Amino acid sequence: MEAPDTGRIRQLDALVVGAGFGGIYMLHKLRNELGLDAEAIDKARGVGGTWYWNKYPGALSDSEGFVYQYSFDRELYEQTPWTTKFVRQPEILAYLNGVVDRYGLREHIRLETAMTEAEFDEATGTWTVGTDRGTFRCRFLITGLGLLSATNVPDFPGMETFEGRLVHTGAWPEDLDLTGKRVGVIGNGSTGNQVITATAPIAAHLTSFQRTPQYSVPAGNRELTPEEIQSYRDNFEANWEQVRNSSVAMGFEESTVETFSVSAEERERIFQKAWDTGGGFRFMFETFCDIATNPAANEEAARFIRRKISEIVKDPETRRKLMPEGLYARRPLCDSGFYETFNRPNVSLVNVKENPIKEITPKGVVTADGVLHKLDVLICATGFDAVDGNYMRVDIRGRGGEKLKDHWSGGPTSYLGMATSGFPNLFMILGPNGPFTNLPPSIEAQVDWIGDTVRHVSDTDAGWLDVAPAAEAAWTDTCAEIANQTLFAQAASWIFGANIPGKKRTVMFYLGGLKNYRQLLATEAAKGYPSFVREGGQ
Ligand code: FAD
Ligand code: NA7
Repeated sequence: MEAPDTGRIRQLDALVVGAGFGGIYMLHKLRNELGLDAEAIDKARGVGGTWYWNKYPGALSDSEGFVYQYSFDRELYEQTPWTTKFVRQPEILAYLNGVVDRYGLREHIRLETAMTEAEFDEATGTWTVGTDRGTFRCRFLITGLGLLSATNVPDFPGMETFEGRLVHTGAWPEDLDLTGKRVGVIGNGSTGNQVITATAPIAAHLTSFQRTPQYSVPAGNRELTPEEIQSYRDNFEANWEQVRNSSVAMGFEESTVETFSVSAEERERIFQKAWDTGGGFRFMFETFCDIATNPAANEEAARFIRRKISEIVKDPETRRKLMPEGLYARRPLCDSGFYETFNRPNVSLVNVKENPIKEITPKGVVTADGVLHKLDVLICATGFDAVDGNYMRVDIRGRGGEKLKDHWSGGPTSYLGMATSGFPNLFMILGPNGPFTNLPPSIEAQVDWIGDTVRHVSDTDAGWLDVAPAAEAAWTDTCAEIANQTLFAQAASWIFGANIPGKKRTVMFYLGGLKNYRQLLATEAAKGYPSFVREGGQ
């Protein structure tokens, strides 16, 4: 592709920002299906988004591989070479690179190019997008900035003095080898869980700094049999139909059985079966239908996991520190031997709620009890400024110069997770209040809808579509109403923006399930976009 612009403005029909699962499919849709002049940019040095950035040891999908991929092209699906139940990061990254090449997209993606600002001009109905490597002007601006992408790095005193390597899992350096090192890991969410389990066997010593113990169940990751792989391919249509018409889109039927509608023995059998099969989402949603909504049902599931932790972890003090309390209502975790890892002689655990991190010194981490934990590498597995984080890091100005930051000062909002009022022809993939599911099927639903909408605007000569404020407000209320019926709303996690100091806690997902979500998208399009105002054009 040509060298990045410096002086002149690159004119396009559409610019896609982000080259992860979302941006790649969007670019394919715009170029190869709609025939538009479209390009993508990404600040990364490679494509793949999440799977480019998160190269930490143990990085693995927690959606099963047979549904953690695209479904828009059956031939592509049949060629996916994955052979395990869950998929390792290098394989997902290779897959996404393969997709980019298969559809001839690589020459239309500018890497190492960060959007810094974007401004809508009502007179011309165009967006002018500023990057650190030139300017674009386009009619449609489509952002796939990632919902777990803006890293959250805590600000501990003395961090800058650390003489070892200080890294965040979401910006993992390619040259870091943890073999034989003294490694500290802050955080024990999905990522910390994976990185701790994978690193302990190779590190000289691993110190895990945990603030809130978490519930986790075995992933049960394993090689698939050739028959299973063939069956996924043979049942392509039926499987994806099931996924699109389910709630969490994870490739299984969500249970319709209430926890207390069966005997205690039957409950135990069902939980044990899920534990043996593996998978966090299966444990939460395939066992019973009310774990995420009924506190007593939730406690039954939580109690089962706590009992398992008691059985696995040998040292009583370590066991106490690992024991989660309260609701089991964050994104459900699964692991490849997480609790077992704490039986290893080279692993120690510090509960930083009881004994907080006081400072980082050149040699390691000092906790409140005065102990210096000597380290060569300190890993922040401390999560992300989720959903709107990357939007807050750029200056996006809509109609009348309104800043997106101001529009979202009360918390990020949208209509259908994709459009926000006052920002015409800006479509967000996985924007705020989008569906909470296994994400590729939701991404496909959104990209398909955005593609149809772009086509509609182009065909009808409507200059632009701008969602009506009332539609955005109503969607925000709908999302809040549904979220507040679940226990997720009561647990502090990134799902509600509750993991970032100072961030307003707010509903950031549509928890109504993919089936209902897709119906809403179809209705909006079929009725001719009644929630949008048309302006500009002829
Ligand atoms: P991303 O893949 O995050 O891509 C966004 C891209 O936008 C990035 O490459 C970034 O560099 C770029 N970008 C951001 N801002 C700018 C800017 N200003 N200028 C230029 N470029 C910019 N989801 C699941 O459903 N199942 C899973 O098993 C699963 N596992 C996960 C494991 C990890 C470790 C993480 C972090 C996330 C996981 N997710 C999972 C969520 C995952 O993010 C999505 O599944 C999916 O990859 C999102 O794709 P995306 O294209 O929307 O965003
Ligand atoms: P999470 O789930 O947000 O987990 C972050 C972890 O980091 C969690 O254990 C936090 O503890 C911990 N944390 C964050 N800040 C601090 C500070 N200041 N001190 C100590 N500990 C801290 O992020 P993940 O990357 O694990 O997972 C995000 C999603 O990505 C996941 O659901 C997958 O879909 C992929 P806390 O629990 O807040 O006390």
